[in-house]
Amino acid sequence: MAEEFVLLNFFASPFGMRVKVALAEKGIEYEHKDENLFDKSPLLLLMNPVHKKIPVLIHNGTPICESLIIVQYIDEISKDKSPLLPSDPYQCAHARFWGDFVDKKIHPTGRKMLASKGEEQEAGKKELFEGLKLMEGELGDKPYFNGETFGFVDLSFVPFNVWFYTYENVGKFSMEAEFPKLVAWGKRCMEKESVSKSLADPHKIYNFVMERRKIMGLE
Ligand code: GS8
Repeated sequence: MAEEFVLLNFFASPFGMRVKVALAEKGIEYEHKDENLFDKSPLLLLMNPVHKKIPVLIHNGTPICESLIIVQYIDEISKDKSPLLPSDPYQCAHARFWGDFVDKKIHPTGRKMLASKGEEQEAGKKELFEGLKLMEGELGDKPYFNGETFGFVDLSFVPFNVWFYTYENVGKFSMEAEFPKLVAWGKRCMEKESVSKSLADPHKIYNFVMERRKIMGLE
């Protein structure tokens, strides 16, 4: 039987972009289905009844949920091509730690800053800066978080590279001035076709966020 992969996704989702990059790294063909998160499809509700969130990867009819778990699954089923997680157990745990850090300290703080104004927005910005400083420290002077090659932490974090434009415009700061190493790393990652073809247009993300901010009465 031919392998069949379907991705339930939403264009601006950093979580969905992770899965797209992983599938591109492995050269896996798939069908992409865009979800309306304000009117979820019966398929999404059937495939992710617990969280009811995208991304969901459906492999031969079986769903896999949660982006970092999906990426690990993709790496497991296609071990030989472009390995994403290190085979050494400690290195593997270390990479998973930083992938988890992105979910705990970058996404929620960025979201807090984008979905508020005034004092709450300032608090979100401060927390986001703390998270980004720690990411920059972890990157250090390496070309990639993984070292010389693109790996799991790079993949987990790289979708935020196309959110940085929105972060800096809404939060009124310059990524280049505050986090030059992350900006250089983002440019390096974008030179990879698997990344550039999988990530959303930063301006479209910005327009989407500004629409949401208007609806929420923040603009
Ligand atoms: C997060 C997925 C998520 O938040 C993962 O896959 O890593 N931990 C999960 N998905 C959002 C869209 S991106 O902001 C989602 O599906 N939201 C719909 C909802 O909350 O109803």
